[in-house]
Amino acid sequence: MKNLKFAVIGTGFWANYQIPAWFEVGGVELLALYNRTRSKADVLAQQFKVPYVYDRVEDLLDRHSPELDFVDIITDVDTHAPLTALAASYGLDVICQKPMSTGLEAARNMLEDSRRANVRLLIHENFRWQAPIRKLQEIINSGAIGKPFKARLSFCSGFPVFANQPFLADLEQFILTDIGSHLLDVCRFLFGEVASLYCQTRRVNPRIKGEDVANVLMQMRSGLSCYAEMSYASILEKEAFPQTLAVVEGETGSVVLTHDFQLRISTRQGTVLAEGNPTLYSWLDPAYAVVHSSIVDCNRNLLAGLRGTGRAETTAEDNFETIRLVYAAYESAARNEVVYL
Ligand code: 89V
Repeated sequence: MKNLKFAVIGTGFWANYQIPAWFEVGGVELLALYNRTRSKADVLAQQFKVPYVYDRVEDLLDRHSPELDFVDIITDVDTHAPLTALAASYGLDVICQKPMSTGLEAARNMLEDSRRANVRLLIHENFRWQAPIRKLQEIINSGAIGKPFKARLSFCSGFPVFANQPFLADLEQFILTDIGSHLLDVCRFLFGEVASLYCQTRRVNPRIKGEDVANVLMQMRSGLSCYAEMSYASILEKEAFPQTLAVVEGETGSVVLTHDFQLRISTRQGTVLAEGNPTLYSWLDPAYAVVHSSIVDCNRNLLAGLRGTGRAETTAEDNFETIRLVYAAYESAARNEVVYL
């Protein structure tokens, strides 16, 4: 099968992991990089032997779009919609980082732009691809705990995330867009669609613009009650960053995803243990291991979708449902009311 040629749009923090993750998957050729500060792209071009570098995305697309199969957009969220529209206007398939966009309207426009241009738009949403989350799903689906009726997913941390991703401190809407888009997607992945939700938010850190705590209680269409809690203001005995912890209770038992990817499955017969360890690639940052490792599995799935050899899970249509939850949560918090989806 021939390699698919692609360009990376944006060479900030995440490109350092997204690019080696592509090479881990294989079957792709990275032809060009764009970054508004060219020197940053030059560094990565040297490191990964990428032949072309641009600081105007139009120049990259004018020159290379005929030979490209897709672009991978890894820029700040406010540029996702315009860059997607631009790449789509050149007839290119697009992979775009989560969160899809700032606001529901922009996400809808992205969907429409890609449909109109007849290109595929896939969202790089990787939390559902984490090894411990896949293991959790496997245990639930095996029937080991019976029919689930209640779940709690937590991403609560005091990690200084703003050091590597400074623009996060300037977002008016922070934790629900940055972490909620991941966590609510995992809830959908594990338990299906949401019927209604209620959310409370607050900001604890005075040096950032947006909320850094959000608690979302969802009634899933299946009837399951699902609580997703997220915080970047949590000073806990054991720092879990960037792990998602979970408790799922079923009619015949429970499963707990605890620190360091350990799972504990309890029934009336007792407790058995399982593991969901991520693959530790040489290029990943150990502080982000479980997230960086999941990029490989996410990319592999998206590439299968682009090639038509498999079903991409996080298409724009699918991810739009997650984004709807994010903005329903803001609406609920603003009105202090339950929102029905
Ligand atoms: O994936 C993300 O959105 C990052 C995290 C630090 C959680 O990996 O913000």
